[in-house]
Amino acid sequence: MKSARYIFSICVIVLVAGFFSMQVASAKEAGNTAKSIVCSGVDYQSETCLCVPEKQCEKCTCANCTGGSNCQCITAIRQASGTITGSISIFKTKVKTKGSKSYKDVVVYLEKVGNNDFPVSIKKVRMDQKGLVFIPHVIAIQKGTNVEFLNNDNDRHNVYFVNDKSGKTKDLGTWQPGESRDHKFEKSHDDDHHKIVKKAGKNGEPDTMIVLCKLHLEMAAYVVLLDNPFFTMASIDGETQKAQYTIKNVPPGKYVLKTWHKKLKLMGLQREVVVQAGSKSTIDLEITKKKYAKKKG
Ligand SMILES: [Cu+2]
Repeated sequence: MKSARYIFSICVIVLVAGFFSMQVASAKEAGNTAKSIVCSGVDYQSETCLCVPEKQCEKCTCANCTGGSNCQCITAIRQASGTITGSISIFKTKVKTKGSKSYKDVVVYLEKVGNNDFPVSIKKVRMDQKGLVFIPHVIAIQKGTNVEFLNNDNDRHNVYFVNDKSGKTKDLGTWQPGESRDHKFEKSHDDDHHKIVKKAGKNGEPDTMIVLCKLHLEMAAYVVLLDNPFFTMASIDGETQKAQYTIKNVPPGKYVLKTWHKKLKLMGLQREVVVQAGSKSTIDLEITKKKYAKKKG
């Protein structure tokens, strides 16, 4: 009897030990998967791997990087993440969607994903100057992104920025037709602004640079600076006054979703969203005038 009990105890110990070693192994595997899906060469929203094919991108930390649109890093990122999608409608107002300074652009973004420690895509972002207009009128970028400012006009142009919240300015200079200047919207530069912004009590909105030209005062555009690559730009249709948005390849988790628009605010100012791997979370949004937005809808 005693020996039977002894054998039973041994069996229980072996089973428990086996279970724990399996847990440790699967945790290690999960850790490895999480590590292998971070790739600075991947543009999370356009789903392109910008690493050079045949040769592993220098910045790429994904072990399976093959470059191009069928890159195994992208497949791994897709499998381990979810999608946030939905409609955007406008409450109790209308916006002008035509013309060079229209109100059609809405930026939808996640405020914080993990520690917002995602490498910046090496994809080139451009803002053109043509016919005395900045094109596009609004761009949203991850902090650290390099933007090329082109002059495609027959006239000289200048580019300077005003931080929407702090009022701090930066002049990039004036250049000739056919020329361009690159500007990297640095993280550290914006952290300085955060301090000023916190003081002013205007925190909670993304840093936005108003882009202006000293030679043509009617020219204006916006650069919305975000902390991670999980954002998208939606365009409001003039007739329906509605838009659709999709944020792809979001790691599983619970997040705060926000919007940026030149005039309108998200109803309730923010929304909570839960993302699961391999699934779609549908969150329909309403944007409206500031006075209605604060009342939760
Ligand atoms: Cu100009």
